[in-house]
Amino acid sequence: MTAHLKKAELHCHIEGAAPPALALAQARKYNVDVRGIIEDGAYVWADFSHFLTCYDAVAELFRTEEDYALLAEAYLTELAQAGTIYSEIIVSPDHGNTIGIGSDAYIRGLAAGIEAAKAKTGIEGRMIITIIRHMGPEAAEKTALYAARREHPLVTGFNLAGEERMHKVADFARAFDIARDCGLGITIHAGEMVGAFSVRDALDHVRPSRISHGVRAIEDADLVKRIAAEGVVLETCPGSNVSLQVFPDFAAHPLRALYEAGCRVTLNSDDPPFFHTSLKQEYEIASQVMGFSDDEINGMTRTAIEAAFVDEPTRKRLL
Ligand code: ES4
Ligand code: ZN
Repeated sequence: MTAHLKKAELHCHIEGAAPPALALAQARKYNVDVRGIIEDGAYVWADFSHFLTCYDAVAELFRTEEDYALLAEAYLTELAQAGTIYSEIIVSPDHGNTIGIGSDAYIRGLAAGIEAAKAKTGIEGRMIITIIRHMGPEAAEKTALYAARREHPLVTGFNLAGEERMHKVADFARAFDIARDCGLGITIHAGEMVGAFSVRDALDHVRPSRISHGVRAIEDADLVKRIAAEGVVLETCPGSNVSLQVFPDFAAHPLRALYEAGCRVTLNSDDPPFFHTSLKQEYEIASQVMGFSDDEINGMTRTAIEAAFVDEPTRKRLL
């Protein structure tokens, strides 16, 4: 049982955390037909690219600063009730532009939700601005310049998400340079939908302190050694991986092998209701299905806090 354990997560896309019931309420509010996206109270998608389309459709149900505040508050409050003390949510200012409120209002709304959840439960939250791979390097550099203005203190990190099969990591090196130069923490999606080479590319071109997923590094023993030696932290999301059929089941998931090889690993939910999971469930799977002891799981939580994009006094308080 992991219900009593303290938890932390570094990798959750905020629109992907919207409970289907909340998305349905939003659809009713804005009179949007979501049949084909939400069926029988669950999100419907067939494969990764279809999931990305479905994700964008759900994101478009959140249209005002208040909608985003509600979303962040609802998600973080639920996390806190499961014993979570820290969460980094991945946010995409591009969604703010799509719905017409702009990046600042989008971030302000989410920040209000983070603050409200903290006031109610004590949970600490931060935001990671992500660029979207399939939107291309030019859009990415624009978003990086926006992030580099450091307008909101709760935005502390920078990520690259989206369709891993499009473009090369090197195409986004400039965007990452902009983000790194202004002091944002750096992480990047790699080694999820494509193989170990993408993790190697990410390390070589982006020099991240963390990798979002990174689990397919397991395909290359030298790369696993390098990850362990360099102390790069892996934000693993086993439930997401199994749901997207990156691995057929939890028994085939490489979390245990990466851990045994000395890699620093953490537990994360990714897009929880889309992948029929939650942070609570990821902890439970690590314990009950993958056989990690409470001490080992507490070590992963500690790793998450050590790798969190927070100032040192906050980290000290959380540890
Ligand atoms: C993602 Cl762009 C995006 N949104 C949500 N989840 C993701 N996983 C990978 N890319
Ligand atoms: Zn992700």
